[in-house]
Amino acid sequence: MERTFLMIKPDGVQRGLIGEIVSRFERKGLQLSGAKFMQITRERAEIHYAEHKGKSFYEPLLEFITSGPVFAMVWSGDNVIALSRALIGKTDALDAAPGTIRSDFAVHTNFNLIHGSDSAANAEREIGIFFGSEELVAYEHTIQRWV
Ligand code: RTP
Ligand code: MG
Repeated sequence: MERTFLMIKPDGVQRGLIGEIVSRFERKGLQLSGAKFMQITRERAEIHYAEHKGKSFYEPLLEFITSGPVFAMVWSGDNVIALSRALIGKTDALDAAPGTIRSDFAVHTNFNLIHGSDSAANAEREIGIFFGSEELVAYEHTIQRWV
């Protein structure tokens, strides 16, 4: 089974969309392995977004992601990385397919509600940035028999 790191960004929290977004992953049949409501420090944001350092949107992105609390999560399941990215939709809300989170709720690329890891290597790296192993829960998920 694969793991991914998902994070509802400050806009999703402020707009009251935590429940709506979490429920989409639950209904898909994915398994929640960990979650926490937290304020990201500038230092943690720099590590998380290191690959974007130097890009035009890097500074505004750091400012945005540290502007208020986020809801950080680890989800597990077969192909959870690709499936999550599919539920989230393309980066720019204009390109996101109807029915995706970003198409349904986002207007602007800079405020696109949720982060999802884009590869297995990045998922493991990002989980390590935000969670200690003692914060993740392994358990039998009965729905996995059906999906
Ligand atoms: P994320 O990492 O947040 O899941 O989003 P993503 O993979 O779809 O997009 P990525 O290329 O990793 O970019 C990270 C975040 O930076 C902001 N961004 N702004 N103005 C721009 O051209 C631009 N490009 C990226 C977005 O908030 C994006 O989610
Ligand atoms: Mg990304």
